[in-house]
Amino acid sequence: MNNLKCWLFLTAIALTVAPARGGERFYRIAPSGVNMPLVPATKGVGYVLKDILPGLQFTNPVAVVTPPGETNRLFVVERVGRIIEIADLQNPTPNVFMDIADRVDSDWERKQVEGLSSLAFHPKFATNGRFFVTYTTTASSPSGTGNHNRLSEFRRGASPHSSASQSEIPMITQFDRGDGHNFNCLAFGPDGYLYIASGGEGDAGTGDDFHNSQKIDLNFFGGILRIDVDKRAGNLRPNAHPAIHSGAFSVPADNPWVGATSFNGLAVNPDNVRTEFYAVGLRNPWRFSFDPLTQEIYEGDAGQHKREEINVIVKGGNYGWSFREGSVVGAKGEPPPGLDLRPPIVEYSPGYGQFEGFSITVGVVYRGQRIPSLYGAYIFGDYVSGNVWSIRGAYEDDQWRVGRNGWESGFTPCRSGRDRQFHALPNGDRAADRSHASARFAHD
Ligand SMILES: [Ca+2]
Ligand SMILES: [Ca+2]
Ligand SMILES: [Ca+2]
Repeated sequence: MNNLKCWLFLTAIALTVAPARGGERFYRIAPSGVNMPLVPATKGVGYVLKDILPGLQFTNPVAVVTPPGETNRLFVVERVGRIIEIADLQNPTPNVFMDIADRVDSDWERKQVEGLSSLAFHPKFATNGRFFVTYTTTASSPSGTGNHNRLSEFRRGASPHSSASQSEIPMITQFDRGDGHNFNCLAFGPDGYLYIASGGEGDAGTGDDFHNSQKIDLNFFGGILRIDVDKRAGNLRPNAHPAIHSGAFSVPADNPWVGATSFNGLAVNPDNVRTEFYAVGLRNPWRFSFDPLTQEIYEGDAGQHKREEINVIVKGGNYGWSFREGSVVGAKGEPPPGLDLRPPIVEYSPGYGQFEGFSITVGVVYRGQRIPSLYGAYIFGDYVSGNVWSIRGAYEDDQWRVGRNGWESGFTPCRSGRDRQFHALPNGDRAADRSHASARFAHD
């Protein structure tokens, strides 16, 4: 358990009917405005997980990514600072694509949350070799010396199966006083811009300990950022901030708070606004993804003590933290009247029951062909309770309606989540379909 070796199980979900788990207290919370059945659906329950890369072993894998347009190659991000390439899914052999463990702070025993956290390939990676990562590192900046969150660009090496670790171009290096809740996740949107999910710095104590939430003129914590790594004509220079590496990117001119003079009813200086924000009010968005069909952004926000939640992210949206934790009052207390805080589309409460958990880990909208019964379903899990669920929804009549086909809890994990198993899901590219719908990681 403590040797921190993990096994990667890229899995098939076979339509094998398994008996539903019984006897557990039903304790799911249905937020207002969301139409969910009070009794979980039985349709579709009973998927099982199947190892499709038998024998392959990874160390603390946290993400699986496929380059745009490719169908036969996976990259596994290891938290310690390595990216492992599986160049041929038909003959899977691990290859170290990049190793930057020398600069990644990944003290798992002490923090359990730091390290290399994400990878995104440029939409034109096939021709320009550019890719982007986030990680935690020890550094000095004008804000302080110690732990920093970093967003960097790298380039593929001379071989298509390696990268140039010395090609690093730091883009943002932000001083960080709290464990976890870092630059968590990267993905390019259909608009070609790079989206970055950023946690609130850390709040192991009272919640929002560093008072970063509900501010757009302070730092880069606690929301979704959107930047232009190609510096297109017409886009903007970032406002000055100690964390920004000059000239590394530009800000899309239509980002929601460009030129803002007020936020939450209070005046802000537009020169101090972090115009990189695309959405705010998130506590710890560990993962998000785009529905490959609709391009909607599904984000999972890990809650503190009360709720875990899923949000559909829209430009300029405020998702409530820390006034709200899910649909209930959050660490900061009730908000002043008049704020437009968006509720989650789904939330659940703490516990080990069938509809409970402690740390949401999203998730993809399945648009593959192998499992027609899951087409269009959003698949996500909980890091602690070990449940893996799917939901379906649609936005109609100004409301999210979830659950017409049920909240399915049939992805029975092989073991309890109490052993800190970890689930992850490939990112919706065709390679994910080839390797079936789901991936599962578990400590041995
Ligand atoms: Ca942190
Ligand atoms: Ca939690
Ligand atoms: Ca929220």
